[in-house]
Amino acid sequence: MSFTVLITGATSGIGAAAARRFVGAGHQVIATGRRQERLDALVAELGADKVHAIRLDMRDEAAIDGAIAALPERFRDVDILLNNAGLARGMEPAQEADLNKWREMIDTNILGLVTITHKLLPTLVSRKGAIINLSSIAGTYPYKFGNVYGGTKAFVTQFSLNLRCDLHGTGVRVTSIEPGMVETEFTTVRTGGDQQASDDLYRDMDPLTAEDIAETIFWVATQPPHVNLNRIEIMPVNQSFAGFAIARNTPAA
Ligand code: NDP
Ligand code: 8X3
Repeated sequence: MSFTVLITGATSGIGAAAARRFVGAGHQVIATGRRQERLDALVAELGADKVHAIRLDMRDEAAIDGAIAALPERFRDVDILLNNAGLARGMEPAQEADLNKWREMIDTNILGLVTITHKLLPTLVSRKGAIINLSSIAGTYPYKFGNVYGGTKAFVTQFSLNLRCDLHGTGVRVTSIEPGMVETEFTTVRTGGDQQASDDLYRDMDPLTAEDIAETIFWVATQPPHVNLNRIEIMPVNQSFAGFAIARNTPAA
């Protein structure tokens, strides 16, 4: 059986790898993102019969409405919504962070995600489809400079679990995928284009790849219809947990 997967943020990293994985297995993909040249390249690579590309900023509700309304007939029956578009911005402590970056993360990772989910829920219910959300370990484990990014991902995890409750009895499946370090454009975006910072972060530690996560997503999506993976936490072997931090000689008041 072949299905239709709408992937937000298919222009790089996990989303692009997922598009390749689904199309490679004979399914069709609606690929979204802001970078038109990347969308064009994906269509050229995977074929216009298999990929319908939509240039879309997840922060623009009217654009989401327009994109859904303009879906060609054969891409209308969305079976799987892969809510992947998202980003971290900034590597500063909260007290030094840029409020605009916080807003950008909230607008993209939370508002964009809930908006497209809300608009596609009637279709997903009618299709007994699936919602697969990209959360993160950053939504569970606090770390320095994770501040609002981690907060947005905690939202995604809890929203996923709450969707499960509301969708009980509809046959719609919901999964929260929670990766640790995956080497994509994530850190260059987070640092405002610092490729060296990205290379340093992933150096000598065998990070997860976008293909690792795409494979997990594909596996989740192709389980028998009675099986729901609620949450999947996945990390590189060489990333684990740090202890608590203790500040000495800093009186509480
Ligand atoms: P990338 O930066 O490689 O990809 C992010 C994707 O999101 C791009 O396709 C980008 O497209 C899209 N995107 C970002 N902002 C917008 C927007 N406003 N409107 C539309 N699309 C947008 O990073 P990853 O592949 O690593 O990230 C994918 C998801 O996985 C994110 O939600 C991220 O938080 C999550 N994640 C990543 C981890 C990692 O370590 N890499 C770990 C855990 C979770 P474009 O710029 O063309 O708009
Ligand atoms: C990103 C995961 O470990 O780079 O969501 O913060 S990590």
